Amino acid sequence: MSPTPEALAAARSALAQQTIELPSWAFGNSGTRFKVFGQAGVPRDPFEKLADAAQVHRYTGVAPRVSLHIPWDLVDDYDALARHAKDLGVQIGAINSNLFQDDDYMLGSLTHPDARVRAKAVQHHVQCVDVMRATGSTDLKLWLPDGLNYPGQDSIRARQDRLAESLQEIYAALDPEHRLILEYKFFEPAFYSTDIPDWGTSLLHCLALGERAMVVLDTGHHAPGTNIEFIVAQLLRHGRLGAFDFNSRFYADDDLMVGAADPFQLFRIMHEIVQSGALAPDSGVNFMLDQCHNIEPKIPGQIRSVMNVQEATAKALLVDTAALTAAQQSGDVLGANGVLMDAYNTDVRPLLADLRVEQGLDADPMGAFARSGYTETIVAERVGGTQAGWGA
Ligand code: PSV
Ligand code: MN
Repeated sequence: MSPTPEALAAARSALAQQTIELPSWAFGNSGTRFKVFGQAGVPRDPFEKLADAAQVHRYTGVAPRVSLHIPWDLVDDYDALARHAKDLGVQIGAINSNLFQDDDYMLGSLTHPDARVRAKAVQHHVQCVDVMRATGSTDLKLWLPDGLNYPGQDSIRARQDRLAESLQEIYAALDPEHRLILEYKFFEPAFYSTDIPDWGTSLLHCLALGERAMVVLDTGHHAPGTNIEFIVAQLLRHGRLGAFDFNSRFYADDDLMVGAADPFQLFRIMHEIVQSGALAPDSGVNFMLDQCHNIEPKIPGQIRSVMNVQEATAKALLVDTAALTAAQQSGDVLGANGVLMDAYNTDVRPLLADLRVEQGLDADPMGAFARSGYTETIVAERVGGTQAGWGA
């Protein structure tokens, strides 16, 4: 069944308000533990990363914020960086801390048995809060690489106690308008036991911290077969879904373009979002991308990803909720599933093209960016210097 004109109009107005946050690191070089491939024209510093991110916003109209990663995005003057962002028509989003690239953290950071190392890791977050103040960011995002490779290596329970204490110190350093958003990941770099392996552990720590602590759901951080939309529904029910790190995975934390590996999963997630009213700009859910473009060009990779989120959202908005509820209430299993699949199988590209034209954008963001000549310009201009990447 095709959607009614009213349904299309309602979807269009909801889509017009959607925003997606881009990761600064998506524009730098990245790779696997086997090889990082350099690409011509890659940014040399955070200012150039913002310039590239602004291109994604320019052609999609829905990506006005950029997450930073500290220390990858260390600069001397964050006021200047924030002004630069503003001039480009974007703003600084979440500030990501980094607890995974310092020798001191080999046996852990916020959970480390040595109080000196824990204090250093907490202090890093105090530095990140300063960056938030200078840039106007309101989200401090933590992902903890801490964990154990071998049974008996450390006390699982003591590590949770140390983690709770360290998190409390970080939370106390926040300003009232700041949130702490806490990511989880079931494995890697630790292989036996990870200190925040799942949404339940993250949620327990958030509940202990206070109302401004929220869970971050990275779509790449679950075991195969995990029902991610269930987690979304559950966290929304408790008002604790702070943000997504969107990406796609086939096997592990693959960081592929969101909606590439499993567009149906993305639709199911967005369905839970829409049904809970969490798409509204004031819902408190930050829709961020956390991706790396190892073999594909980076700016088009981000544009494609943003469009994939928009398409999944549009389909979720076209679910005939009245028909779905009626089918669910009457126990019509096939009918209910049919309503959902009708929406999923709708070609929403014309709807999104219309919306872009209405907003003064090109109907085809990928084509418009390709024709703009921006890639050729940065390849010609960004010569010399050190290209940004994971370690830079
Ligand atoms: C960890 O795998 C993670 O998802 C965290 O969000 C990090 O900050 C990010 O990746 C770095 O790419
Ligand atoms: Mn992530």
